[in-house]
Amino acid sequence: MIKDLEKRQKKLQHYLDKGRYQHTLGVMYTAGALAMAYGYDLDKAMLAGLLHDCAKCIPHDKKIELCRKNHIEITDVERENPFLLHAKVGALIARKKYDVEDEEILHAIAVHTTGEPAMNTLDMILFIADYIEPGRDKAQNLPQIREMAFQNLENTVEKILFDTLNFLNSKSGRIDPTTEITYEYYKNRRNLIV
Ligand code: DGI
Ligand code: FE
Ligand code: FE
Repeated sequence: MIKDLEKRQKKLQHYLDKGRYQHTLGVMYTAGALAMAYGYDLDKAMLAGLLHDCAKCIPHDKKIELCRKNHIEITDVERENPFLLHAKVGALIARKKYDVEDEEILHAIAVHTTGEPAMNTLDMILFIADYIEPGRDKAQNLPQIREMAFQNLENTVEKILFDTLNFLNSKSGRIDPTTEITYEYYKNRRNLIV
């Protein structure tokens, strides 16, 4: 498996700029560390981390075209902010160009930007690793969130979504309703725990 990872790593390097590739390696190892902490499959977590942004450097018009050709639905917010499509298109490219057949990995890649309600362990590991990998330095509360990540996945997802929505609300761009719905789910789930 690790050999496959190296092969895919070499290929991916041609399709990402230097900064994005460095980020990708950070996410791969951070996802691996979280997998160790939570008893999740290490190889799967690292592969999801490696490929999560594989569509990040594809031009917007090409991503839209790929969606059209592959019958991937584009929402209004995605049309306005085509960068959001790199998650769904990333899952498509991981399947078609990197021969990933594992549906859990493909799903985690597809939802890594907005999250979605009731994410599974790998979804949460990737979502969190993307936010806390060592190369990240802009988000507020990173030291606190990095510590939380190794204590409770759900609480960490909730905190990341809270901070992300705060950040997005301070800017003019539209927010994907999925991000808001996901935050509401993780906030409200605490009331459901008896
Ligand atoms: O691809 P990365 O930069 O590694 O990370 P990502 O795929 O999580 O994307 C991060 C960016 O996405 C960050 O600037 C916040 C933004 N984002 C997350 N949810 C939404 C969003 N942007 C918009 N416009 N709407 C959202 O709902
Ligand atoms: Fe991304
Ligand atoms: Fe990323």
